[in-house]
Amino acid sequence: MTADVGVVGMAVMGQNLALNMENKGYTVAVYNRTRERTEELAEGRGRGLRIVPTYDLPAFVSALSRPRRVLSMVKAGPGTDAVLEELFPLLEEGDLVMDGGNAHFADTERRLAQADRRGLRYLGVGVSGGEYGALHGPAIMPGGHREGYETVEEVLTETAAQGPEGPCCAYLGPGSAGHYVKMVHNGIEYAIMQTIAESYDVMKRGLSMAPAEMAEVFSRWNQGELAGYLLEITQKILRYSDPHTDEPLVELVLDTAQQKGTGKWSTQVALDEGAGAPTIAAAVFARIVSALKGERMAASEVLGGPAPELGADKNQVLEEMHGALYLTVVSAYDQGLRQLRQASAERGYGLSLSEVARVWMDGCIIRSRLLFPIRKALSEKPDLPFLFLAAPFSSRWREHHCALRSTVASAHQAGIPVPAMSSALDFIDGYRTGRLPANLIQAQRDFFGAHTYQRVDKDGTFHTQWDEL
Ligand code: NBP
Repeated sequence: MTADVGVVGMAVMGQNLALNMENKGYTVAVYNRTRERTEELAEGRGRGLRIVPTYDLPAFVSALSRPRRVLSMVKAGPGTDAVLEELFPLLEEGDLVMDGGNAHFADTERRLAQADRRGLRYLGVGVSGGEYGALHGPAIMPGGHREGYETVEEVLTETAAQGPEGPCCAYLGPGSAGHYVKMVHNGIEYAIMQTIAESYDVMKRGLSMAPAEMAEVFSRWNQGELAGYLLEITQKILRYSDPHTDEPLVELVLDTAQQKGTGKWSTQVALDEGAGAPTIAAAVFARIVSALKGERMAASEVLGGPAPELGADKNQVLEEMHGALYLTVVSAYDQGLRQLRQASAERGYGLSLSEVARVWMDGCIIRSRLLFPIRKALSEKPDLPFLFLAAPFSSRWREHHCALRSTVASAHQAGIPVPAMSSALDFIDGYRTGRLPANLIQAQRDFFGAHTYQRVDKDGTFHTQWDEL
């Protein structure tokens, strides 16, 4: 049997994507470094399907129709390099390699150049949706050689989630555009998760709510404008009882969040490129603080603070928290899109941000109803610099900014950290302030380092001996 497409890497993502493609009518050759994983698929879920198991890369390549189309779904970093090093020499000019792992975009640029030298086509493909999405339809974010995309467009768009405005897959741009967009997607994911976790913390410690009651609130919020995958899973998590103890399982989970690196990369790159992404950064730092469990436990015995009760009307706090969550989540999308806009200009990706919003509408972790008005705003004004300047977000800001202030202030008064919410508020307040105190910073820089400054009343560059007077 000649295969239409091949998948290397038979861990959970590779297996599920192979099965998903097979389900769309394609014959799929599969290969994994460790034989057992390939056997597991071929003799398990893949039995009787158009799955062609192979046990070395030359056999894998021979099983493919030409031009060959190969998707690598192996661990990002050295694992992917090891596979590509072995795979590239086996391929011929015009064949296509797609890396569906969470590669750093700089690695994608390097591999693309290697592929170019061999006359191969290469795509860096962001895939989001976890193992469920891989099987039932993920969001797919390809970037790289456009001609390569054209040879695989049908396979990818059929494999992707079928969203409300078309398949959640689109060619995003040249070079590392796909992996860059996926990196920022994950940054936004970090920020939304952190904001929801802060709401949970305020409900739990500030309002003494039980998980089942919180689940009701999140469930209600998930019926409205904020509806999305991360709210949906939150209310499910809060309802889940541990079969061994009958306790809400979430309360038995250790409070140290892990990170695989994409949120961190997103923040590092935002800093390198001077893009404003403070809420995404706050979410990364919050995970870092969470990892200091031992130190936190010790400090909790020593450093006092206020009792974490909010002592206010519960319904009012919840209503305000909903407004605060809304504005913070929109701010997280805005910061990610802002970073993409800047990267697109600097790196020549030519991204269409409304198309990015469309691809994120289904299949991925940050899918949410908010992406409808976000896409609309970006379609109507592709160079929109700030989401809150467009409908409906400008009126939502007017409606909810007091709620965000009040939520942040009450949480701070009660000693409950809300870094995502407060960073979003500070960012928006900074952005909407015509004159910031950076004039004093300029003066300080000029004072100690003769860095010079500009004036508001005349053109030119100035330096002053500030301590002469
Ligand atoms: P993992 O990220 O755990 O990677 C395991 C796979 O990489 C196995 O097939 C393993 O082969 C292979 N591999 C490694 Br490790 N080193 C290798 C090497 N030197 N040579 C050849 N193969 C090697 O699997 P995953 O969670 O399925 O994710 C696959 C990719 O998809 C990753 O890049 C991940 O970042 C990305 N991704 C994952 C998710 C998710 O929700 N899990 C979502 C989106 C994207 P072996 O069996 O021989 O050890």
